[in-house]
Amino acid sequence: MTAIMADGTHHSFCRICEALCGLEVKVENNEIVSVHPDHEHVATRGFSCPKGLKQGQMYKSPDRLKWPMKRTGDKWARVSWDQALSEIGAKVKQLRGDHGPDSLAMYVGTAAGFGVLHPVFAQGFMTGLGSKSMYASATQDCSNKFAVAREVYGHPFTQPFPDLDNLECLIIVGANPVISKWSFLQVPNPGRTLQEMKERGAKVIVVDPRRTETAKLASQHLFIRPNTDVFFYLSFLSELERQGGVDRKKLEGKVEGLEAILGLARAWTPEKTAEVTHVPAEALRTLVATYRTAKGAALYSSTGVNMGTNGSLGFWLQEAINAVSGNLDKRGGTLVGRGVIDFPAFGKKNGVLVRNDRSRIGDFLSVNDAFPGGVLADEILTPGDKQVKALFVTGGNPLITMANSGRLKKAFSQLELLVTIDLFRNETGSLAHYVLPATTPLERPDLPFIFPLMLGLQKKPYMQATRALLEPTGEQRDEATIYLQLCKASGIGLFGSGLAQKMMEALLWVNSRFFREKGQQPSLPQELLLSGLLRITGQASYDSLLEQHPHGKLREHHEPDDFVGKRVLTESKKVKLDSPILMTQAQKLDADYERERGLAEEAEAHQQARGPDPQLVDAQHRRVRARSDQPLVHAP
Ligand SMILES: Nc1nc2c(c(=O)[nH]1)N[C@H]1C(S)=C(S)[C@@H](COP(=O)(O)OP(=O)(O)OC[C@H]3O[C@@H](n4cnc5c(=O)[nH]c(N)nc54)[C@H](O)[C@@H]3O)O[C@H]1N2
Ligand SMILES: Nc1nc2c(c(=O)[nH]1)N[C@H]1C(S)=C(S)[C@@H](COP(=O)(O)OP(=O)(O)OC[C@H]3O[C@@H](n4cnc5c(=O)[nH]c(N)nc54)[C@H](O)[C@@H]3O)O[C@H]1N2
Ligand code: SF4
Ligand SMILES: [Mo]
Repeated sequence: MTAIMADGTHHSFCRICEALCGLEVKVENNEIVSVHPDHEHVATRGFSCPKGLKQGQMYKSPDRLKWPMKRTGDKWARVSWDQALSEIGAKVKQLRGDHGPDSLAMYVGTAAGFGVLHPVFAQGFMTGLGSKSMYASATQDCSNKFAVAREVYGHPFTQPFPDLDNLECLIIVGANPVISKWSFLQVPNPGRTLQEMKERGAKVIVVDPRRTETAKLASQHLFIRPNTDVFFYLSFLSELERQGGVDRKKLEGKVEGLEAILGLARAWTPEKTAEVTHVPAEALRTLVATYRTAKGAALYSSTGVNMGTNGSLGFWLQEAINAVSGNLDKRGGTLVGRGVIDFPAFGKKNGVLVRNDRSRIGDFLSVNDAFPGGVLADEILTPGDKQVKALFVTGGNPLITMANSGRLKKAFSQLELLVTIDLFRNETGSLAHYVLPATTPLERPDLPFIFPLMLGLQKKPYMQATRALLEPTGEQRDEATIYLQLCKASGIGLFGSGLAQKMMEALLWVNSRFFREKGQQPSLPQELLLSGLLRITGQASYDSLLEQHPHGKLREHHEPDDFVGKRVLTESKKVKLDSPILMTQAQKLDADYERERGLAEEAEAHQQARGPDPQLVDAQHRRVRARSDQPLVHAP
């Protein structure tokens, strides 16, 4: 195989965020000449953002890692792959022998999520080691959704999403999709999508402490005091019942625990919760009425709720509201998509992502087989059995993205082995013993990442394949190959299987020897592996996707009435609204309410002592004047 792609214009897709925008990339002499949005893309409709269009500049940066680097003291030196792999492997063997497999930990960052092979091979390495010490950036932003889905629907990967094409009312809580481009759902051009929803008469209501870009575009914005969403949801549910919005007939035999959760919410009247949320009771009642009377409605939330103190309880109540109002699994409500396989059923059957491990520190239950990043520093710093001694960081930067960098720095500096696999030597990498250079997305073939592929989280389902468009200009290797080689160097088999390891090594050898030019880095035949995945799941072949569907191939629409009573994986096969874990956790809400009330009063007193902020008052007046169509419902 000569240069990965001939000069010319190629169709691919961006792998920086969940929007996965289709791109048209012009390549000459193994360099990106230009990147444009793909206007013919079947789903992303010619949308893209500056990050995607300028990504070539980032990959060309002089700071880009070109070869493995090793730190001794505060000196960094270039080393060969052979040296890096054999030294890391030797250290892994020693630590695993001396302290057991759980002393070897991994942190999986956001970048790992945007390729298909990267997370699979990283997990294969950890399973091969026999280590359960997994951490992930998901604990910063979305573990609550996975933990709750497991309780309510039976598997963490069951994630209902709003049917944006058909709903009449969408309530967005703690998300700013116009900027973030949406999460837990691939929405092409979120700003335009919201605008179109409004144009066809749907109400879009944003609940956020800040007048965000999304709030500005919405039909209405309700300010909420930060960290009080759980109380907002509680009175939403209680008010929904009071207004006769619980569809008992539809729910019969389909959900369990209905009375328990309604009973829990009943005491939380809109007047009571307004004291902490600052969402006026009347505004909440009107909101519930809008939601209740719409032909299809959905509550959607994201990091603003997820990252709060009660992210799990908040999301649980949200899912309960969407269910008891009859909106779950309904056209215009929320849908449960299908990926290329029924991953939740597969996972449930094979024990994937449903382990019940407990962290050594704090006794926290794992979510998606990973522990909360918040205990990682203590797992490293606290002596004893299973103390973490080594950490692999794959496509992440936990030193600065997790809370308490100071303590993390102390912990990471104490590790006997810290390895990062990244495009750059980032802040975490600056403390590492070895940094290993990875290929960029455009240097790898790929399919749309795990969410669309396995969970079907796409507004408009489609499949697409891309070639690697560029050949690495240094010694960068793709992550699948790196993890396979780390397995070999550590004397273990991928996923604990000697056979899988030998087969992959044979593929690596054949591909590197016969299909790559002299001087190119060894690489697994990634396209072949991805093709295998397509074949097993009965999809169009990789080649036909590349040749006949360069702008993506549409898959079947998501259908309503396709989940409840059919694919729910709880023991009873019903949507479980009274999970004991969540019901028990809800007992702390009274205390949390009192604390929030105290904080709100304190802030009020502080504000009164200081007098009104002239700048704020002026800004509010200007906003009200400028947006007379959109009355300020409540000032924060
Ligand atoms: N202060 C603060 N903290 C936050 C957040 C915040 O907004 N503010 N957001 C939170 C959220 S939502 C999240 S998800 C986490 C994210 O937390 P992390 O995942 O720990 O951090 P990122 O900065 O996304 O790290 C991505 C890393 O992957 C590298 N990278 C990019 N592409 C590739 C690739 O193809 N291969 C490899 N191997 N590496 C690649 C990048 O160079 C970068 O170093 O942070 C959380 N923490
Ligand atoms: N441009 C850009 N896009 C990105 C990323 C990026 O770094 N840059 N990161 C990507 C990642 S990793 C993620 S996870 C997604 C996240 O995407 P979103 O979940 O949409 O996250 P944000 O855009 O941060 O929006 C969170 C909103 O919550 C509000 N908020 C804060 N606290 C509270 C609260 O207590 N209650 C309520 N109701 N609201 C609150 C904030 O004001 C903010 O408007 O974005 C992705 N997209
Ligand atoms: S919105 Fe996301 S996927 Fe689209 S071009 Fe920008 S970074 Fe890439
Ligand atoms: Mo995130």
